Amino acid sequence: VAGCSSAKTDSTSSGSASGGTAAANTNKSIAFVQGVAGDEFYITMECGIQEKAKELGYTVTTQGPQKFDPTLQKPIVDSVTASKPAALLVAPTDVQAMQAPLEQAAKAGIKVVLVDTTVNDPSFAVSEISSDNVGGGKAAFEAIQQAKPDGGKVLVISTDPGVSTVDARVKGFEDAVKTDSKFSYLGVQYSHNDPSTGARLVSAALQKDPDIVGIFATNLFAAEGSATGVRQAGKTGITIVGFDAGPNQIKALEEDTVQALVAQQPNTIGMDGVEQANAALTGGTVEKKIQTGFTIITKDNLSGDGGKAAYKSK
Ligand code: T6T
Repeated sequence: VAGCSSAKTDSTSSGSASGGTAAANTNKSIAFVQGVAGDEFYITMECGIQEKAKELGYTVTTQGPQKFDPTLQKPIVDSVTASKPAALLVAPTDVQAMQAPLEQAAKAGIKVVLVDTTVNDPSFAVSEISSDNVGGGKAAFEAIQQAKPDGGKVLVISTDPGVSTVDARVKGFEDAVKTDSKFSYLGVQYSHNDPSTGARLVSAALQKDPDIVGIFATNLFAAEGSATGVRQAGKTGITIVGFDAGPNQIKALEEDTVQALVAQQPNTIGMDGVEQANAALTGGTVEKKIQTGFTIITKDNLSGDGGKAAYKSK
């Protein structure tokens, strides 16, 4: 992992953290289960996890499903639970479907820390750490508003309903768009975290409404798909605001196929996650909920703070 050389990612469903019968204070293993393998957001989070774990004397095993899909994530969580790490840092892929498997992990005595996404009833978790996703959605609308002061039609491309983070971003955007009568909201369409589906949705939406002025893409893969869809439709002048700042998104910003990015702080989320797990394991003070910030990146701040907020890649 660039810039975090000690990290190792095991993206298969095999492999597990060690632990088992060791007493809680001698078990120094942390399992990290990503929302999806290969996503630069989770890769950057893993860097933060590895760094803090090293400092505090923990070992980390990372696994993630090949798709952002609870049917693929559940067996990974179940096998991690069976291997009894001291702590599990996990980004659940669905608010409902991952509830029971994660409760099981907590019941087995594993300290569960929810990183990024959450579930409907997170009371079993020692801590929840995520971005201000509602605020990020609002900021995305403000970026469109700034670029298109005369208003017009706006569309949202999200991943799947039931993903806590992107649902919150949609809500932040929707609440904001309703306050400005110059804009008309065309609603949200779901790409299932697949860029080519996102591109198809955007092309079809542009056929129906060729006068769309802005698109909010609620995550990395939605942004990738939206930019492709606009390009394939041969359109220019549409403002695309994406969430996340992987290398492809930064390139799109430089090439002006995307106009603004809402960059999260995945590294910080990872570090905080390990700190909270450690506090729970050592009788320290645990913070039940931590909210991390975001940076709006445009071409204008790319060489300064904006560029620093970009994610790492493999
Ligand atoms: O936007 C992030 C993450 O916060 C979200 O929960 C799922 O998608 C990403 O991982 C980006 O692909």
